[in-house]
Amino acid sequence: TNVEAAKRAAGQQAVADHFDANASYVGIGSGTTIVYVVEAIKERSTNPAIRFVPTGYQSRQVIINAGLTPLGFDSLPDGVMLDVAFDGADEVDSELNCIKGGGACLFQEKLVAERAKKFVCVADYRKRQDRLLTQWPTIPIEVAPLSQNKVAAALKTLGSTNPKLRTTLLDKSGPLKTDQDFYIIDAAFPTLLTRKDVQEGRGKGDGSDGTWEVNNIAKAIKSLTGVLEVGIFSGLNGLDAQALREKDGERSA
Ligand code: DER
Repeated sequence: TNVEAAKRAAGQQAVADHFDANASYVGIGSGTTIVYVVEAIKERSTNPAIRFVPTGYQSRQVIINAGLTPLGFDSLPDGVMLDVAFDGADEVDSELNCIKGGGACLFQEKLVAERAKKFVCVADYRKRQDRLLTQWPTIPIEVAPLSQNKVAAALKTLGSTNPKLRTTLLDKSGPLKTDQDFYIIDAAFPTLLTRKDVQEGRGKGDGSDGTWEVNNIAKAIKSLTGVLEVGIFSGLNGLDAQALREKDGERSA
């Protein structure tokens, strides 16, 4: 399908543009697109000295299945930055802000993304929207168990129409657990404004008029008691979406 072809093309492009075979530490994200990134890295016959830092159980499996050497985030030497971190996204807006967490790995994904000199978002054309919450309807939020009701109530006061506990896809009922054994709440909000939108007066973006700007809503949610992490990635060092592929394979800006 052209979606898989677009994912593969994005993976190849991201590695061609941003993978340096002399790197020491490379972050590997979660999801299905990242598999094409690892495939492209493998094609470059990597030197065995490179350590690949996973963002969770699935990411670690992808690294191991490719015959590459994983290194747990916690084992990174103090003060050392990853040379580059590759990861997917559920949606990317015109200012390269991302919604992440569709795969419930957002906590470790953000740890790794913020520890990299450069974060490369690898996403096919479906993910590219003018604003966040256009195509992807909710903000994934990782919360401590037993605090989910308080967080859900607080999200409603922030204007979320329908904060919902993500349940496991398996037949066993009950909430999905993350690699940290936490829960995920998916909170629907109206489309998020970019900084430019606020500058151009499309809304205050601070919740007071019902509109939220990306960074403001991320901060507001992150400050709620019981919230471990929020699936909004913005202002990352060197976020580069060159790997975003438009439908016909053209590169976006
Ligand atoms: O959960 C995440 O943030 C992942 O990066 C994920 O959303 C991307 O998944 P995909 O590459 O399978 O679309």
